[in-house]
Amino acid sequence: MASLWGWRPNGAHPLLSVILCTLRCSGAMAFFFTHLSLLAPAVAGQLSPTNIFAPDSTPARSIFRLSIFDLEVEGAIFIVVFSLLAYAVIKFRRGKRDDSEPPQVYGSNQMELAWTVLPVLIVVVLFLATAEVIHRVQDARRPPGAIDVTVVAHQFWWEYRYQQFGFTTANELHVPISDSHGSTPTFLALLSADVDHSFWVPRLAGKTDLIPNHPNSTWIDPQETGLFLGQCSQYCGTQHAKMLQRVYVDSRADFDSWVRNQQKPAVSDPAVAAGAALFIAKACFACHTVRGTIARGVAGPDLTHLMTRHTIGSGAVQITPQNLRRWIRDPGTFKPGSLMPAQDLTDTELEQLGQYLQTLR
Ligand code: HEC
Ligand SMILES: [Cu+2]
Repeated sequence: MASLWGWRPNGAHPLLSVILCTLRCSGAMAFFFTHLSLLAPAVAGQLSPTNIFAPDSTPARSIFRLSIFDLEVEGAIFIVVFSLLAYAVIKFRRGKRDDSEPPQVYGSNQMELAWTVLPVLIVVVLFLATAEVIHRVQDARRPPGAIDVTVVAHQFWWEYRYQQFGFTTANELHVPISDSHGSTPTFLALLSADVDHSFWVPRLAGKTDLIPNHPNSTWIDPQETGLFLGQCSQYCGTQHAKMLQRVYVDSRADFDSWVRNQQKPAVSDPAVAAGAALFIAKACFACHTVRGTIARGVAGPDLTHLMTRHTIGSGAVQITPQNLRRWIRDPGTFKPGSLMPAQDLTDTELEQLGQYLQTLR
């Protein structure tokens, strides 16, 4: 080696000083990233509700830690390679009157071994770290208090079946908060009614596809109450971009009272009888369920407790009386390509339908 480098300042081998400097730099990088990973959740959570750097549930946190670990390993490799490169470029640049050919090195077993064995070792480490996270997420123990929800993806909305509690809802998922022991996780069985979709709420769990005839699953155990946003992350058709996800993490008491309300059949208010009749007459009932009435359609979202939601059309717009009317007249106003047909309704009919829907709390 000495002849290859041919230079020994102050007795220390130049390769040694490069390695020492590299180790120091990687140490600093590792310090930076580990501290970034501690700081990130606090700061980043405020910045964006879909921030992958602000995990709030065990699966998302495992993935986040793994990605930081990968980044550290790759950062260290970058520093080693870049330092050696910079060293070689500066040290061995062509001198003014230097026409001699540099020493040529062929078939160095040492070097061949080093650049074969080291990368293999690195890949094995990354592989094992990844396999461990996959195992931890997929084979997680299921505590007795776990909540089960079957998620059925449709072009372009989400159906949530709470079989345990005997009701179905749509587009806005409610789950109870888990304490730091993750005692009440929610296990999600993932199905699709039509094409491939993907469940992705970045702060809660990694992406998992919903594939027709191929049940998948994932789980979440959020440790903070609030609203977590997500997005179908598999291109599933025209309105893929407005197939948003809203996960409400409630305190246990709020979750229980939400469940109790969802379990009730729809209120039947005589004041809006005209609208209720139109709901049947205008074929809305063929696609929508309103529990407690003859409306049992399943092609569209369950509307039994529509007004407990905050949005229409899977997060497309806020639910307001005006938006409801505009949606019923023509869903394409907010969501072109939505699979609910526009209806030919008079202003009075629209008003009556709107009034009726607003009683569905
Ligand atoms: C051919 C089936 C079909 C018919 C008929 C139909 N809808 Fe829909 N409806 C859908 C589908 C599908 C969606 C979901 C659209 C989306 O978000 O992409 C939907 C969504 C809705 C929503 C928003 C629900 C939510 O949580 O986002 C409301 C409200 C609604 N429909 C009301 C009505 C009313 C009122 C009628 C009758 C005038 C009607 N629908 C007729 C299929 C239908
Ligand atoms: Cu989708």
